[in-house]
Amino acid sequence: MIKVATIAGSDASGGAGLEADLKTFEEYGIYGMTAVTLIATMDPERDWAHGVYPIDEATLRAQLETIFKGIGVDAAKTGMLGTPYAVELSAEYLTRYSVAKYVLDPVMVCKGANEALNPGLNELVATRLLPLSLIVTPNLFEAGQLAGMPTPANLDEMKKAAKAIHKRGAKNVFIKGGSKLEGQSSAVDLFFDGKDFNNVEAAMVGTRWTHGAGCTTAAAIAAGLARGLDPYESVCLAKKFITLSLRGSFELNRWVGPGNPAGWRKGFE
Ligand code: PXL
Repeated sequence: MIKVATIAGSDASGGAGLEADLKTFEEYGIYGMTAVTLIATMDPERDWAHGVYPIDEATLRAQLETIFKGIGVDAAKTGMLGTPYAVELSAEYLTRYSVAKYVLDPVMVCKGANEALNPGLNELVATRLLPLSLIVTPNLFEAGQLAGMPTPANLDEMKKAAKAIHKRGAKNVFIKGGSKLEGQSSAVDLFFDGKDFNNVEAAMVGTRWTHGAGCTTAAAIAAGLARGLDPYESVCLAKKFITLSLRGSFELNRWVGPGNPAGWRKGFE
């Protein structure tokens, strides 16, 4: 059995975080394991304001021992880490257990919020985890933060950011422009392996229900790597996966709606 671990937050609403990761691993036919870093909640009495409840360090370490020492993984991803010790512990276990197929999703914001939640923590993620990552999967905002430049708005700026992020140690950089990019009629992402740039494109999906899209994409990439695809192949398949997931997206309530990782199986073409 192919085994993948996600070190990530739990999203009580079920659409993002480790819930999205597990659903995605299942669709790829692989076995998923979770080290929970925090629990994210949303308050219906306060316009869906997010609450974040970190899991303490000893409990996180015990989960990592279970997974990495007790079982072993073919690939791993990290999502929302939330605390400096979650970053340090991730680095420690990925290094100690020589996890080569590691996907870093540098989650800095939940959808809608356009400011870094915690600049100091984001910098720690960059210095400790970028050098360990086989692929890093920033959105435009996160790419700007990791590159130390303004948020890229077009493909040229994305290329500049990708180069800067590669210099910081990521072996491959996948910047998700998607529907947010200036002057594009399709959803365009950029893949950079340190030598060549490749646009990864799909038709735009017209939905506002995109909760969990970033988590799902990074989980799909990790699953592809675990199944033996190379980084570029993993990214291309993940792009198809997220496009079909978004075609099957739906409303949960007036604030939020997730993609549907079962999209490619259910034929939301
Ligand atoms: O989509 C970013 C994200 C990641 N991880 C968790 C989340 C969210 C957004 O809500 O709750 C746990």
